[in-house]
Amino acid sequence: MSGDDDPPVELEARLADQETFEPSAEFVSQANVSDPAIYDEFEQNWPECWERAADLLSWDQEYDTVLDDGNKPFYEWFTGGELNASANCLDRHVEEGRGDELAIQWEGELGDTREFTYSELLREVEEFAAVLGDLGVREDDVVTLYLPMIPELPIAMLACARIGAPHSVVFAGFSADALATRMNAADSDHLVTCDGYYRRGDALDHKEKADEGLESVTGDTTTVVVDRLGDELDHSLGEDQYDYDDLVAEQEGASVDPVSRDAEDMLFLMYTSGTTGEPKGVKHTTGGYLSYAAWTSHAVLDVEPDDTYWCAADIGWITGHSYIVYGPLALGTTSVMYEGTPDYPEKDRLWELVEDYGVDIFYTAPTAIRAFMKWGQDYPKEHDLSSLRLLGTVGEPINPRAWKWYYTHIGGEECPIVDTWWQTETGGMMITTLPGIGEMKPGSAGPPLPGIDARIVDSGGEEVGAGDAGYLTVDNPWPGMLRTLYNNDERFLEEYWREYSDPDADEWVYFPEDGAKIDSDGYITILGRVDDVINVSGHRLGTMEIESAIVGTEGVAEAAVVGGDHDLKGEAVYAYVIVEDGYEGSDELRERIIEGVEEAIGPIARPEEVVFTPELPKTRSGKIMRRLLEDIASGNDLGDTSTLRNPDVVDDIAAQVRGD
Ligand code: 6R9
Repeated sequence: MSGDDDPPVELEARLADQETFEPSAEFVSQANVSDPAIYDEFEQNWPECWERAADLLSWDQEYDTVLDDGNKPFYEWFTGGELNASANCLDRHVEEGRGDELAIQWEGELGDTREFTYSELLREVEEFAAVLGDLGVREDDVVTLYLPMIPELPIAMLACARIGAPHSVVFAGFSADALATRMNAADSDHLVTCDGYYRRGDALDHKEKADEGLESVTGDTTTVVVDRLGDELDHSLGEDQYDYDDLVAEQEGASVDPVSRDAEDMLFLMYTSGTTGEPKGVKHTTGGYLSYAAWTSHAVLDVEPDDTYWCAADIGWITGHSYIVYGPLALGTTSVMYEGTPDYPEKDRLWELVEDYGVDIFYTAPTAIRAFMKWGQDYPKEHDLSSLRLLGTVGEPINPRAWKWYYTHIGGEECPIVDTWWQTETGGMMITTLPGIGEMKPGSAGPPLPGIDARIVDSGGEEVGAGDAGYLTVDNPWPGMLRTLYNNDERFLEEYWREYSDPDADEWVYFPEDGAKIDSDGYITILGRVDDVINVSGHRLGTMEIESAIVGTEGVAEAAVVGGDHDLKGEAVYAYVIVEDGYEGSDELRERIIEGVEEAIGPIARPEEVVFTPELPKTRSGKIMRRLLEDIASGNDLGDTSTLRNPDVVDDIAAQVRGD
């Protein structure tokens, strides 16, 4: 960084003293929600307060009951109601005369662009819905979408929603094995994928990965292949594989009526990592999820139809589902979608897009903000970012320094920042400030949203005092919550409800498996996962999944995987490996281990370091001391290790990680 890049001294000093920030009067005056009374209104009128979320949608059939809690914790929302998600995201805006307004503005990594008005998007969705119907997809069949950030992904999602076929989107960066596991778990016979896509200028072959995955899928699969790269990559279609454009051409101008879905019918499945090796199929419903995505987009992201809103996430994760596709389109706004990475061809790529499209709301992850910070303020400075009015972050805790950098260099000290805590399972945001109400405290997400009953408790379930660390729990249900884990009610109960509920008293408490603390103003600071899940660049990875991939490598006897602090990624994967007799902890084995992990999960799970060790630190009762391994990876003080069964091994491992 040149001296020029450093923030002015007085500004740094002011930021250091000032622990709270207020939204500007200008922001507050135009905010969708600006009256603090909303917190009381929700509390006093719970659960009917959630009608406000449902009112943001158009219902084919009005619901009878807001919340049916007759079979806790299998809560049901807006029961008796019927609606269609694609009709809510498309048809109703066209019917209201807004068909010529832009729904999606897409830009490819190489600068190619495609844009869709609401009428155009509706037409594309109807045509692809007709294709799906022709291929034999029926209501309630799960369709797997293994697509990168190209317009056909939201089109396919909405086409599925239109005919009542739940989609299961598998992140394009996931491996062939991960695709097969998810298709088999969901019993999915239909796949939509593509030939390839661009990453940092290279054409990646995606079809090859999809085909490899299909070899391990049980049952017959019908596959539709989108042609993203034209002649760039040669690919041929196998049996039961069809070209997207050919099929759509046959359905030109097709009209497909949206089916009325019961509010509680499944809208989609999203697989996410948990404590055990098997990914969990999180089930979201049509009425509750969609109203919650729309409500939080309205209240927290302050989305209005005439905004140009950009959530720079990948649709392969829940953030993209709720806040690129369903929330913003339900509210009829213009959503920007970008195919590539933030540093290609240059590190100002995102700021160029903000300027070109006049983006006014921008939502990203702390890992990206830390990278922007490292690259320096000259990149955003080259662009006019004055269109921005609100910033957001999601996915992992944001440190105050990154928060302040974002506030100053991207928001020009004028945009409120919403630090939004939520999960795949919660469907939408749960803990964050409302941008038009009250102050922001860098590093703290804020109070729970109106109607959300979050508490911080100790291991016995008692609320902890201000400033004390504890476990985050949520007492009351909310419309966007997961309904169950697909085909696995037992695991649903076990993972989220057993810890703090009292079934005998019919008292149910949701446990998100995060640690947190609360201050005297009720602001919650998230401390991170308390289960065996690592958060790498805002992506959830299960240590067990990675361990089983490593143990599957020839020459490996045992492995322990933990998350260690990482400047850019937040956390990184550290693997401690015991080599089998007759093998050596060589570079060659290290390479094979890394390849094995990439094959089983994908490059995001790639270990930062593979440390060979003759033993793993264990307690006297034989349990691996993961906490200690985490401290080693993070470079923390190790404290007293003398109670271990094998204390000597700790120094040896620590020396290897430090590189001495
Ligand atoms: C939306 C999403 C969920 C986990 C969650 C927590 C972490 C998310 C956060 C945050 C601190 C925030 N997390 N948002 N931690 N501050 N604002 O990320 O879903 O991929 O399921 O991850 O991410 O640990 O439990 P998902």
